[in-house]
Amino acid sequence: MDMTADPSPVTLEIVGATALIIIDNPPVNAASHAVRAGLAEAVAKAEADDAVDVIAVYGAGRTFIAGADIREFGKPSKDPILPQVINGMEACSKPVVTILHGTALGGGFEVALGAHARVALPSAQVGLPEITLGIFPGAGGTQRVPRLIGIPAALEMILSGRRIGADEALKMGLIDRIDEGEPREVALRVAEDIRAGRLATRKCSDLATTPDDAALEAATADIKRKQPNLFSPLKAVEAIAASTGPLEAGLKLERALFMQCIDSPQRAGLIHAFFAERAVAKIPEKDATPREIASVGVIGGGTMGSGIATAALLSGLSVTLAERDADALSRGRGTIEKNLAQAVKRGKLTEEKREAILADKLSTTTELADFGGVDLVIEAVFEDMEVKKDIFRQLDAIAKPGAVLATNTSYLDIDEIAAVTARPADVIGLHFFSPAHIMRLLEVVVADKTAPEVVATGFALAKRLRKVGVRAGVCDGFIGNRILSHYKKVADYLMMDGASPEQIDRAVTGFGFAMGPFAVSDLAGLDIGWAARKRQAATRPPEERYIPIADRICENGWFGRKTGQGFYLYPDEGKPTPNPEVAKIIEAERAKAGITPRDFSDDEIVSRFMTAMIAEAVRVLEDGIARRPIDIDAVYLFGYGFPRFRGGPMHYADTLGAAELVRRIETYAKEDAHYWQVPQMLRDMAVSGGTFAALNEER
Ligand code: 3H9
Repeated sequence: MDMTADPSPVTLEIVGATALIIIDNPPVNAASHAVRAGLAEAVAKAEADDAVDVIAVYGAGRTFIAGADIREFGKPSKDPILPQVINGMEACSKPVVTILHGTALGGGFEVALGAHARVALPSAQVGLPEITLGIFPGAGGTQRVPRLIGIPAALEMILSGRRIGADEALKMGLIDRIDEGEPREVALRVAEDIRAGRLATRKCSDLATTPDDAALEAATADIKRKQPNLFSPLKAVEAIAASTGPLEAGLKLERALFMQCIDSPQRAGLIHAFFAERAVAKIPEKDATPREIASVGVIGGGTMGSGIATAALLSGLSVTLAERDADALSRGRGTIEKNLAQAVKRGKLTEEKREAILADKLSTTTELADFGGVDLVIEAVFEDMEVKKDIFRQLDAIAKPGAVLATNTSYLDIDEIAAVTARPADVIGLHFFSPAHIMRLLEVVVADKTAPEVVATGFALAKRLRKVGVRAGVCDGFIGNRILSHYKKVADYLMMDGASPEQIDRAVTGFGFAMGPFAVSDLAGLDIGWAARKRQAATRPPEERYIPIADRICENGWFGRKTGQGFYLYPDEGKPTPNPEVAKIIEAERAKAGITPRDFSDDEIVSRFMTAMIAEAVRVLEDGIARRPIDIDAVYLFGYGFPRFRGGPMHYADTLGAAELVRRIETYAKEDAHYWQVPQMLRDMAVSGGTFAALNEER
């Protein structure tokens, strides 16, 4: 190896007649340029060494190669590219075997496919998750996998991107053997077996793929129906289809289509989302030691409290649920039981485990005094400041020293809640999203006096619950709901000025959101927004435009899905349909306000909707409620159904550019200068040419 440069992450060691090639590129042995170059060189050297008759490749540390180095995507590619390295390895005149442990994913598994045999440790997982990153396997995976396991199984594996355990991989024919031990000892043993003819070797490229046009057509139709917005799945199918022809032509097509995916904005968005999930854990308090949490007290057995209790139980914590009377308690317990039964159905939990949780881990009480021993209390009662203060006063008297006292409030001032206790350093916001045992977002809301180790405890809890914890500051609505309450207004303005609720929802889902704003309101319950608007009436600035349509709907007792009608009608069977009564209300309110409805294109709707969202998001940044743009992206990706392939509102904002956003806001401001204001940060960026991505780097 070249000793003048950094030491290579790939070492070649000769043990007897076996060449061991060891890849050591922590943390996940990604196939960076140095790994590719080192691997190619090591294989060539071993092939040229007359003393060597078998070559075994394995990874140092916790895993085999977990994929291409996705940080290199979008930069000019440097030779040798991974397909070259793998083709070279497959062409090697001596048998090459890979020993797989940890997660042999993406380009890592493709390296294994270029070898002449694959042996896995029992705990290993293999897979081709590229589709989740806006690309598809681009180092021979689309050509070698169908040759190995057939087109239908290859389609399923590549289009789902799922991880496959060693047992299943063996059954599918993806690997040749499972062996126990350390990768190095397995490598030496397997080399011996190859030498002795006890393990056969072959090249995937020598196999032929059986044509299956029906499977390809079915997969194409399925993608068009279920993922019409995604770019890379159809490209994957096209590449897989080519595996019935000569390998070289297939690889050439694969590369061309792969590069189209690499160049697509969806690749950038999806990889940003991948990093966002990890970046949010990098908090200023990351060196503080979290407090031990084994038992949790949840106050409130409504949908939220029961969901939180379910999430805690699913992660192995003991939970005590408190409600004010036996009836409410039994309803709460019933919801938890139902949630756990659903988890069994979804394969997240075994029936025995469910029974054990209910028998040993869940207790209920009507006395807060029973919370004296718990490590963490999460309050999830309804949103009333006085009620919450009263609970925190009681908790202050009851909880043991060092217990973390958390509120699940969605918008109330946590500093004010903390101030009623003698221990504000222990008070924090843990804002879950409904259904709390399913939604991945957890806003960890840091109040003025919250201690660093309490923040660290919030993040440790998020990790334990397998949630994405995002650090937020205190303000009305924190990160997510503050932005939501702003852009919901623009949806109302569009409705008042001429678009129908269903057109707005369609435009927004066409952009890629899981649901449109009116369908979301119906699901959440229109009474919730109604109550909030009544509460805000006193402080609403007189220059703010107010749209009374939702109030009129609520006055009829129509609260959305739970009452069978809201913006939509919800028949017992079949799909929701637009509510014709709502159309009449809209017409009447427009007439009352003297508004002549005008046409909005779907693009115009999306433009206003997204610009409003981004403008408020920038203000959230300016106020320091979110630390970095990427924190806002994570909130929207994991809590608000934001289209993952667009990376989050701030990543999307960069694709438009600050100057364009300022131009849009100034145009809309001609109609409503109060609502449409250019945040100073955005104006500065437009002048300097700055980006949100650059802010992520700095902070
Ligand atoms: C591909 O292979 C394309 C080819 O088909 C064709 C090429 C021509 N690159 O997740 P963790 C970082 S596409 C760079 O917290 P875990 C990660 O950001 C790739 N960095 O650990 C984090 O950094 P930090 C196909 C990567 O134990 C650190 O490693 N492969 C990569 O929970 C630890 O990660 C995939 O899609 C990477 N590929 O999970 C696999 N992967 O500490 C993607 C991780 O600074 N990776 N990092 O925050 C994963 O799914 C998980 O990381 C893995 C480990 C399961 C491996």
